Amino acid sequence: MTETSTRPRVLSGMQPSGESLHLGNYLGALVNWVKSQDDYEALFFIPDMHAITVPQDPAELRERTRKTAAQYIAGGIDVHKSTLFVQSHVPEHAQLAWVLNCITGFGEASRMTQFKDKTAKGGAESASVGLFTYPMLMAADILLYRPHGVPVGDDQRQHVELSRDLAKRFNHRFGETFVIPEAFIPAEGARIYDLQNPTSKMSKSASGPGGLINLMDDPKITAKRIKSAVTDAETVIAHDRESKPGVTNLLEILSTLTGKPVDVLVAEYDGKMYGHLKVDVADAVVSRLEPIRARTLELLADPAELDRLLAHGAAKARAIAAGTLADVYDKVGFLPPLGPVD
Ligand code: ATP
Ligand code: LTN
Repeated sequence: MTETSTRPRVLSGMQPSGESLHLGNYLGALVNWVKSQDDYEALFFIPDMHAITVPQDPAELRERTRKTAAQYIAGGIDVHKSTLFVQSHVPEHAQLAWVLNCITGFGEASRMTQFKDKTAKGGAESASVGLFTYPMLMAADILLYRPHGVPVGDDQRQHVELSRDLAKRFNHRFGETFVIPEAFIPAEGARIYDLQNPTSKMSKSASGPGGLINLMDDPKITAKRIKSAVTDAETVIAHDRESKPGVTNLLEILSTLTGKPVDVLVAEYDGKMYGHLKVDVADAVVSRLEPIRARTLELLADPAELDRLLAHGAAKARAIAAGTLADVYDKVGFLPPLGPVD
């Protein structure tokens, strides 16, 4: 107990919105979460409340929430070291989000790029208000636990920035309450690109499945997708995001998986063909992901045990979250409720 409380804290989460986590989620986020567990008191959660900002099938959401938890564990999250929980099991997230909504400017929220991106096609009229207030719920997720770091991929930078602004604003108006969190963004793997469209980030919501590597895909499909990755009409293996985005993406994936710097890889592939690089990337990805897939399936075979682990995590998380929320409610001037009366 005393051991964990002296370490700085990190917290992060990934939405249970797809059939599986993908290689971008794994290399951009999960690998760093796993590394952080030894040096930090770490909390990892499944933001199911964020998932319903867009329509979800209820039975599917429940399944995906368990599946996401299983992938965290199979990918290396150790439930004995870290706290693993589901967002909706800790009601303080929604409660703090309301208070943060009330100190966020409408203009400030309107400038968040995720809402603009996600409504670019269908228009803001048909989007939910939940999607608009997504960043304030995310700020609540973070600030409740007073973490020092938030390990995420590059695309989450603006959200962490808003959390910092809201923490500073609250502290300034109501007195020191929140720790100002920092985004921990990896130097390598922060942005993995779609294999078919290597100028767009790899994403669950990509236009076609060909560019996506899922942790739960059959290894044969994974290898095939990598071997069919879009490259360019040249033959030289070089790192150049502008003119060779496809080859550059493959080099970065290999570098992150092998730990070899990109320039060392470029030297090793001197005189070799794109096909060689693709075979090596496919082997490296498959050998890393296959045990994770197998372990995920094992964990999913015992949903009662997974639910028990998540209940245990939620109790640990609530013990922290309740303290912060009580402090916030007091500072904003809410009348404390009396205990039971007759
Ligand atoms: P969506 O399809 O809704 O955009 P997503 O696939 O981008 O989803 P998220 O749930 O938004 O995934 O992201 C979970 C975590 O994975 C975040 O920390 C995010 O920064 C990271 N991440 C997502 N995509 C990539 C990527 N292509 N490269 C590196 N990191 C990524
Ligand atoms: N928006 C994040 C998921 C998320 C999150 C968080 C990440 C919700 N709340 C708090 C870190 C901390 C995403 O990855 N899409």
